[in-house]
Amino acid sequence: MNRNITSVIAGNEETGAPGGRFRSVNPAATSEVVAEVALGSAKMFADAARAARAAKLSWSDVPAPVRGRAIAHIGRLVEANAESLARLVTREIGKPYAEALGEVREIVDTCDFFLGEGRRLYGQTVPSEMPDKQLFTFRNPVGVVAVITAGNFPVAVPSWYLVPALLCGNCVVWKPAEYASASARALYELLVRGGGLPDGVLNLVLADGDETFAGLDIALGEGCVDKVGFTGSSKVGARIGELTGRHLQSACLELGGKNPMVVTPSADIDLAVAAALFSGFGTAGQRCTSLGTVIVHEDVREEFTGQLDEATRQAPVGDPFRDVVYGPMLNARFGRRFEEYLGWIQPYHRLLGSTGTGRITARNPREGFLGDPEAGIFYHPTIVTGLREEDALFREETFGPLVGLMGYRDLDEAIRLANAPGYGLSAAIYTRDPAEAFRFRRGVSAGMVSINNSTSGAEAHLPFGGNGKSGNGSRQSGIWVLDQFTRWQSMNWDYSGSLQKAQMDVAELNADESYRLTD
Ligand code: UN1
Repeated sequence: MNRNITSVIAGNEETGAPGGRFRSVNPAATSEVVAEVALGSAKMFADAARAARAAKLSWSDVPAPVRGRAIAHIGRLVEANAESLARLVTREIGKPYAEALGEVREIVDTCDFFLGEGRRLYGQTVPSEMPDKQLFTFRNPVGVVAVITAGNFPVAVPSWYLVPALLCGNCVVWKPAEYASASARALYELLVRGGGLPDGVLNLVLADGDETFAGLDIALGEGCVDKVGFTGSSKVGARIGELTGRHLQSACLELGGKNPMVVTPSADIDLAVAAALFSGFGTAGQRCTSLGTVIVHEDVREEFTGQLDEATRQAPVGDPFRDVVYGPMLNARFGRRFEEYLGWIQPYHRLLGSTGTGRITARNPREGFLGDPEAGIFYHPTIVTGLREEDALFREETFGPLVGLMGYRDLDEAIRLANAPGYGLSAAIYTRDPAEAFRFRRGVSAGMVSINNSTSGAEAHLPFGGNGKSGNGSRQSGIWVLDQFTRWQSMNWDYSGSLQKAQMDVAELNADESYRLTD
C-alpha cells in the first residue's frame, strides 16, 4: 500500500510540492515505498501559522470541558485504530511491532490523563492585602503553538505536545519528521476526526528542516507563533532556542541524551543486564532515553560485562514484525550517521556483543538474524569497553545500537562520570542500598532518575525532560506541561468603592515585639 501524503492547512490538502517530493520507505525493506510525500516550503509553514492564528479565538472560546470531551473521543478513536496505526509505525520507521503498540498506548494514556483536565485547568482565588478586594489567577491558552518533532516516536511524542496544547485551547502547526510522514498524517486524521476539530485548529506541514526554520522565523516575526515545542537533536534545539529567544518567545526543548546507568556492587546483576539490553538496544538505541554508558563498579565489572556480552549476542535482531529486540535504523540517514559514530572507536577499545560491527550484511553476518539483513538498514549491536573520559564515544550521544562501558570505585566517582558528558535527560542506578539511591538522585544532573529500572520507558504522566545539553529545563507530560501551553493571568477586583493602594493602604496590627516570657 503506497500513499500520497500532503500537508493540510485550514482543512485543505496542499497538493503542490514547493519543497520537492520525498519517498518514505520501509527501513526493514527499503524497496518498499510507504508513502510519497509532497513537501512544503517556508511560505507554507508561515501560511499554516496564519491559519492557526485565524482559528485561535473560536477554539479558545470552546469551553474547556468540551475540549476535554474532544480529547476523550480522540483517545477512543486511537484505541480503535491501535493495531493499524502500530503496523504503519513499524512499516515506516522499523520499530518492533510490540514497541509500536506500546507507543500507540502512550497516546491513549496521554488522552486519558488530559480528558479530565478539561474540567480542571484550575486557577486560584487568593486573599488580598486589603478589604473588599479579591485576587484571582487564570490559565490562558498561549495562542498558536508550533510543534516540531522527531521520527523515533512518530506518534507518541507528538501527542505529548498536541493533546495538552489543544486541550488548553491553543491552535497548532505540527511539523513532523519527513521520514515519518505517513504515521504523522494518520495521527493527524485521528486527532481531527476524533476531536471534531474545526479547520485551522490543527495544521500539518510536511517540510525539511531548512524550510521549517525559515518558515518559523517568518511566523515568529509576524507574531503568529506564541510557543514552540521541539523534540530532536541538541544542535538543532540550540538554534530553535536562539530563534525563539530573538522573538521574545520560549521554546519547550526535548533534546538528546547520553544516559548513564550505574551498576553498584549490591545490584541484582541479572536485572541490570536485562535493563541494559532493553535500554541500550531497544528501538536500535534510537530513543532520546536510550542507554549511553554503563558505569559499573570494579567488583562486579567482569561479571556484568560477561553477562551483558552474552545477552546481547543472544538477542534476536531483524524483521520488526517478528519477536526481536530491535529492527532497522529509522531511516538510511540514521545509518549513515551511526557509521560516523562507529568511526570514533579507538584501537584501545574492546568490542563485544555481536559477530561483527557495523552494517549487517551477508558478508558481515549477525548470528541468529531474523529475516534478510540486506533488504534493510540493520546494524550490529556494539558494546564498547575500555572507554576513557576524553573519548568522543563517552562524551557525545551516539544515536544507535551502541553502549559504552567503564568502571568506577566509589559512588562520588560514578556520579561525576554520569554527569561528565553534560547532558541530563535520564539516569539509572542499580542498587539495594537506599542511601546510595538517594545520594545518586541528588547528585545526578538528569531530569529523570530510575532506581532499579532502565533509562528508557518513562510513564506518560510524570514530568519528562532534561537539563544541560538535553533541554532548557522545560517539562512535558502530566500537570507540568500545562505551564508550557498556558500563561498565568492574574486579576484583582476592588469593590470597596475607593482607590486602595497596594503596599500603602494596608492595615497594621499592633504587635508587641518587646514581650518576653519570665521564668
Ligand atoms: C524520545 O525518545 O524522544 O521514556 C522519548 C521513553 C519513552 C519516550 C522516549 N516513553 O523511553
